[in-house]
Amino acid sequence: MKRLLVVLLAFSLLVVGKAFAADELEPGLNCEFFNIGEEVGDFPDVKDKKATKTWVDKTIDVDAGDGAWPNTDAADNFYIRWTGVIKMEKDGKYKFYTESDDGSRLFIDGKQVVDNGGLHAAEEKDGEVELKAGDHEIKVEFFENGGQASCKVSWEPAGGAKEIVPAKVLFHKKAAK
Ligand SMILES: [Ca+2]
Ligand SMILES: [Ca+2]
Repeated sequence: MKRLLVVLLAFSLLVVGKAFAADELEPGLNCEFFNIGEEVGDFPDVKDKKATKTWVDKTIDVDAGDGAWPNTDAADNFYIRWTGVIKMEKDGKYKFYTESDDGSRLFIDGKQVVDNGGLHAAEEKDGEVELKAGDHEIKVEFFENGGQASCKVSWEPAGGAKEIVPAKVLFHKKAAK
């Protein structure tokens, strides 16, 4: 009997814990901005670096031109990482696009879907992925070396039209207070 109670308690904690975790999602993607301060020719290794600044973006749809990136005073030599959860309404094939100056790449559930790396002017690349309905991890990386800077992330859901990935499907885990 005691053992059954322990099992029941553990099970209910698990269920409550899961429901709680789901409640902790907030709108928008977590954005980590790294001011690299020198030439950035490829995705930099920021493993041991702390983000210069962080904020939340509802969508990824920025054209900064020659000016400073929004929320910063940096026009060149930086790297940005967006992370969070993307909620799929139904099973199907999803096509993702990144259009960026300079390089960018997009991962879903840790798997690279779009490879748009390298130094270049605004250029669009795409990739397709088969996904189940529900929550999936999304990560977008972007770096700017010099000149103009932009980064836009779009999708084309099965049977839908191409559009900027809308705010209503993008979330991030609430930071622990
Ligand atoms: Ca620039
Ligand atoms: Ca550039």
